[in-house]
Amino acid sequence: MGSRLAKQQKEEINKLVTKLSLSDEDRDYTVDTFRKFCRFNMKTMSRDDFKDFLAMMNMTSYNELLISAVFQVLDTNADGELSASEFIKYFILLIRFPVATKVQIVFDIIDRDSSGCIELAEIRRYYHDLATSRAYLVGARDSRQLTDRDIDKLFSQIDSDSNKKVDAKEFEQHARTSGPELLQLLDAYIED
Ligand SMILES: [Ca+2]
Ligand SMILES: [Ca+2]
Repeated sequence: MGSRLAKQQKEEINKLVTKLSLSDEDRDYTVDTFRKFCRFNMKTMSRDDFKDFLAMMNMTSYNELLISAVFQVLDTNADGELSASEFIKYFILLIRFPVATKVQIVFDIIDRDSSGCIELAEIRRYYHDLATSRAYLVGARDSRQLTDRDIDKLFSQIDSDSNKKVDAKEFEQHARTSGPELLQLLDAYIED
């Protein structure tokens, strides 16, 4: 690994650790898991690496379509690879971790351009990518295709001050009052 890249990756991880207030143990555990699955180039995770990771997590219901959809949703800088922080966010969603942290993570993932707000196009994209591919593997109960109108309605529910942007506060409020549906699209593990 080139030292410049190593440095860049370290900074990215440190930023995430600070933002999510991860303990040293959490940091080491998640970074170690990331490194373990970076088989091809040792610094980013390819789709194949990611597939191996899902198998390790026993996520056997994931078909190729859903694997691609989740990978694309997580690859927020769209470079075709998962960086350490892109991967770690998802890993945290799957393991035992405070729900508040998971809400923060999903907000960040949906806010793809890191503007600090979720715009309508971002939530449409998130829903389309995940709900559409999911329809192929779940039963009829959940396979209803969401229309743009449904998503727009959801957006205005979350956007409580109606300024056409969802900020972190509105998003948290929605998750608290309406349940973790948006988190579950990424299979976030929620304790009872
Ligand atoms: Ca990426
Ligand atoms: Ca945004």
